[in-house]
Amino acid sequence: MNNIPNKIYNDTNSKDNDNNSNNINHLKKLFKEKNNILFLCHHNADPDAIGGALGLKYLANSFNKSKKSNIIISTNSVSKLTRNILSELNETVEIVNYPKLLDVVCFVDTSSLNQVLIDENKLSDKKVILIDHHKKTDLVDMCDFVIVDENSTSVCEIVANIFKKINIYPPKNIRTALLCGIVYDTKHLKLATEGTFNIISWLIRDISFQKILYLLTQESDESKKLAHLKACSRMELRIIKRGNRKYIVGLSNSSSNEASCAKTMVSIGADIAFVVAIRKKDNEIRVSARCRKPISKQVHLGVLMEKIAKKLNGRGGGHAEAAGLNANFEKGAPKDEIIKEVLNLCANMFEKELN
Ligand SMILES: [Mn+2]
Repeated sequence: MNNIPNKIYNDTNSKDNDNNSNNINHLKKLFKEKNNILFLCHHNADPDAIGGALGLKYLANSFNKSKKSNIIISTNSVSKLTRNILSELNETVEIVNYPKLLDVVCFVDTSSLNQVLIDENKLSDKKVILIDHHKKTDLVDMCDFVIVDENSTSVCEIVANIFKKINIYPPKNIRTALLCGIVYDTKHLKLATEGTFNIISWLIRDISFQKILYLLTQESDESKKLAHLKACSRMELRIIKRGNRKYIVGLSNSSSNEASCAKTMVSIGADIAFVVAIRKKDNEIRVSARCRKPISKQVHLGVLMEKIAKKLNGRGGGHAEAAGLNANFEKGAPKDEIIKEVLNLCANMFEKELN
């Protein structure tokens, strides 16, 4: 392409910010000159990826006055939450595997190629751009230029700052999309920085923050809610005392959603929760364990579940605060007794690990 240097981003040691602000000009130029632009989001695209892409698409359309332009947002799949936001904003995106690659391919919120399903070989003759806030990977080397700010809490924050920098005030639905992405990626502002609040105050004119929070709330489905309630209603509590400390262990079973049942039990007060699910059809015993953070510093749940699994001739492991195991369920075995035994084993092994 005529005025855009081929490799703008090649000095990884230079200041990202200088590069980024330079590259905003390149982006503007590219949007003016190219008619066929594809914004590509990672699979199961979240509100940040889609919000960022919607912002960028609006920007591209406002620079590109050609009647023949083809500017598309594409992803392999979108999350349930994203689907709600899209329908609320009356926006659609292309959901497809191996999308047709256009002259410009702009990755959004996507740090590496394993997060997309595309024909990599066909990238070589395209202008490839990356706009992201994750840690840089090899994908950067395939790009003509990138706008990456690893310190930004979201891609939407980066995109909103691009709007601000080039002095375009986006319409309400685009600002809503950007706010959804920012609030989503900051975990409802828990991770927000001073810069985040500044850009929010710029974006939020005439928009209700409650509306944004509402758009990011997902009613969990009926079967999940029932599973939680049943698991809690049949929960057995064990109190383990160690010196002047006590540990509340919640034990229960569920036929499904055992992981989120365990999570729920911890959220309402258990220090640690074990939920067994027996899947007769698969001849399988599953156990999910969750605990509060301070407990995980004493007992790593991944390690604990691995040990318990060995006693059941199964496999287990996971993170410090969230782990699970699978073991074989013998056909015809008494289900209720097995559940009791497994939960006993979990509680006893946890107690032992505390010693
Ligand atoms: Mn993101």
